[in-house]
Amino acid sequence: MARPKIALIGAGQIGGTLAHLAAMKELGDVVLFDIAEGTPEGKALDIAESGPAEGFDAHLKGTSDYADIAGADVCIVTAGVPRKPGMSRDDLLGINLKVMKAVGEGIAANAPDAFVICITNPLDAMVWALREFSGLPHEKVCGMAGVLDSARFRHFLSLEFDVSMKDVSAFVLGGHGDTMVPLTRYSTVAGIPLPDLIDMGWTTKDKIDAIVQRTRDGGAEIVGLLKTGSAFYAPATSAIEMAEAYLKDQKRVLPCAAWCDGVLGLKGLYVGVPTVIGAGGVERIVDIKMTKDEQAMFDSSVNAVRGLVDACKGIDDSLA
Ligand code: A3D
Repeated sequence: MARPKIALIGAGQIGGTLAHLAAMKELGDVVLFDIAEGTPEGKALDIAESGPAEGFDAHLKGTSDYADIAGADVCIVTAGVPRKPGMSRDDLLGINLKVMKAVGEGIAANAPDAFVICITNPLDAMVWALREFSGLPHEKVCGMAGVLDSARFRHFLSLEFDVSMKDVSAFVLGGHGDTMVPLTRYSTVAGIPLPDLIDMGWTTKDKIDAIVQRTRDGGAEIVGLLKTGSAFYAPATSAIEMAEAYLKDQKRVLPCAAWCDGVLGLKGLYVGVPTVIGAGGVERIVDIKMTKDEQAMFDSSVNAVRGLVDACKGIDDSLA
């Protein structure tokens, strides 16, 4: 059987890391696409040359021609510009919307059966626009944000409790960014929810509140340190987890920006929700019940996403 084909649209910081991870995990052959002359070819060759020492079997190709992504099983989209210090994710909207148009059309023409994972910011609006421009089925287009946000939450919690990250699970909902909704009562250490751990004296509510805030600001913390771009190792790892769930039909329960129409009280919007990812793409959305406070936080997050989608419609008439 031929190896799966993984197309990475955008060969920047995240794109290069995605290619390296996909090759090392032998998820399939990799095509790196970018408009920057020489970049995709250079990164593909560099990673391919790590193959003998690493011992992986995967072909890597760099290109600026959409024809080379033909028949891709998975497309992961990072094309666009990242944040610089002082910029919000929303500042990227106008520039990255134009990029989504080109990418959506390129995928529709060459890889219409692919499972598409968008990473480009502002995430929830860009995945919506990418789906509109590509016309692919909604269940085959989703956005990576929740896996990263919950990974950051899990990392900070593991430091607080001095336990393995493997035993910490976290649950985040809503749009990526400042309005993200970490659900503490569904976040656990080995199945024990955070509110119970507070009662047991393992931590305090103030400490958990501070961790929640650090998680919300997790992207900005890295932007502030790097100064020239945004996070790329953990975002790439998170998207690879989603791609692997699809390629291996793992039915993983992962939070991602998925099309919500008739679930969680939503009518036609991409927003971060718990999903089941398998060979059908986003196969199911976990329609959880929220408390009043959680619902209020979720609603404000949903409103922020709606605002960005409306802004997209204002910029590009074909989306209205
Ligand atoms: P960067 O290293 O700048 O890579 C972006 C690449 O896109 C560059 O190589 C560009 O040449 C390329 N590009 C620009 N326009 C096009 C086009 N029309 N077609 C093909 N390629 C193009 O950025 P990065 O890899 O650090 O980040 C990529 C995106 O991911 C940015 O929008 C970030 O804001 C976003 N991001 C999202 C998350 C989430 O959790 C959602 C996390 C981190 C970064």
